[in-house]
Amino acid sequence: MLRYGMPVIVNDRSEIPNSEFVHAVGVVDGARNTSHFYLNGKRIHEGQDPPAATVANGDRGLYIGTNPYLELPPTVGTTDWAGAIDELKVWDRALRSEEVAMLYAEGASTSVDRDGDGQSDAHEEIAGTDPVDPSSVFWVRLQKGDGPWRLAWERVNGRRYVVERSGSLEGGSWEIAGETVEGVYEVEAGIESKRFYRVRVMIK
Ligand SMILES: [Ca+2]
Ligand SMILES: [Ca+2]
Repeated sequence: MLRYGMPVIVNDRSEIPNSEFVHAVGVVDGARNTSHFYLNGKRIHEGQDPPAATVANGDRGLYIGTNPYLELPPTVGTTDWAGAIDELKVWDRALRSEEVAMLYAEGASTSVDRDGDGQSDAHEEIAGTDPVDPSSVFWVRLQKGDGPWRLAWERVNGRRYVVERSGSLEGGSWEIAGETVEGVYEVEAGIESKRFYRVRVMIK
């Protein structure tokens, strides 16, 4: 069982977004007397608190997501983490920053967006766009020529596109309007009220 000898606290006040997983890593380096905190692969805190930080066999348990040694007044709340914890890992050595960045890139590829075009590397892989070229991105345009309104996008070989529509954007109100392997979809005529569309890219 993991134990720690003296309290090692790695704090940071960054805001954690609701309803999405973040990749958080705390590193305590006893040899260098440092502690680091990483969020989504980036080091956001570096400190020496306490200066003689050590993680060793001790008489207190190691806790993740709560601190039973800190008693808060009921009006303040609890130290329990209000959220889910997934894929917890513990190392017996201090990870280097490159290793933390690599772990994040490997495990959380749906949030890695190397070219900063707003679509993750993982989503670009599905869409067939280039994850290191910001000008290559899946983007649906609404066009009006002589004929009916149409949705248009750059098609990619090996992909099919499922067009869905909704009258209200309410949860679960999407229905499939059509499917194509081309880069265009003609919107049906005669819509009297609002209509929303979205296009799902599927690997054939
Ligand atoms: Ca991207
Ligand atoms: Ca891209």
